[in-house]
Amino acid sequence: MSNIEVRPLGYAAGAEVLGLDLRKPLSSTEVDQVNAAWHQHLVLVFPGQDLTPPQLIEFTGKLGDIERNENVPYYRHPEYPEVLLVTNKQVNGKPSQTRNTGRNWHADLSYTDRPAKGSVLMCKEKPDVGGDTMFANMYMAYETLSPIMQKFVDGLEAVHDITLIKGFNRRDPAQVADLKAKNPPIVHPLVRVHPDTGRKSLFVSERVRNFVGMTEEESQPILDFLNMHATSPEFVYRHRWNLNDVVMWDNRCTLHIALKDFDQSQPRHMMRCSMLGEKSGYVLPDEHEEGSAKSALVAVS
Ligand SMILES: O=C(O)CCC(=O)C(=O)O
Ligand SMILES: [Fe+2]
Repeated sequence: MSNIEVRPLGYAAGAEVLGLDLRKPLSSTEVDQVNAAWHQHLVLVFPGQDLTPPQLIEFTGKLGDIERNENVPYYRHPEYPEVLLVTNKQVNGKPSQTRNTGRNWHADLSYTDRPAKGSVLMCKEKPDVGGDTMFANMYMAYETLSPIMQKFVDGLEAVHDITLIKGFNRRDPAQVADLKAKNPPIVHPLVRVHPDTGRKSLFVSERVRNFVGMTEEESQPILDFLNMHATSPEFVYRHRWNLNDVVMWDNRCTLHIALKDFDQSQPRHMMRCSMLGEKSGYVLPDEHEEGSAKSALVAVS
């Protein structure tokens, strides 16, 4: 018999889950309860969980297949490639390139053919104040569009481009070249049906360059509108981290952004483990070099 308590933290998303010790393997009943809460609240916060990397992996593995970060094989935990280090602490004596991870609205790994199902992030060290993460509900984003706009976006496909990660081109040039080669621009439907809830959600982000069959000039105003609409304050839950918080979000129906709202001289150190998503999308021919709308037009013709 488990004593899980789920306390909503926000209207759009977010709930705190109490009464679980994530250091111990979850029972199948507990997995079902966590999944039910997750589908309802999209972002779950498990406070006071001081997990080791293997415990974080074990917990994540109960809820999905573990992502091994092969598309972005940098800043992984030296012993556990499943764990990504999101940190502003030095790594191998150099400033960490994950210190600014997640600074624009996104869903994890949308620039791959397996956009992440979920991600689990644990706070190991935090600044005195700030370093918050915001999450936006993409069901609400879709459902609040007018019927005509829904019909329009239902028919669109979006080109997700890794180079639109904020600060991407300031990363080490060898890494930039490697990441571009591993992750050519990829097309995903702009509206997706969640496999577990059956609800439609908007799969937009600030990492979308254009829509298939439309030029960047045509796409950009629509993208600007959709990104602004999707991240309206009333669709957002803002998480203020406590040490040893474990936060799990559903990338299939949320976007998130990591805010630079803290004193950068203070350490912020997080461990992330993601769940592999379903296979999706296709790479546009000749997109590798240009990422141009010209080749997007070729793809639909
Ligand atoms: O550091 C954070 O708060 C989140 C960074 C991020 O986007 C991620 O870990 O997926
Ligand atoms: Fe992220």
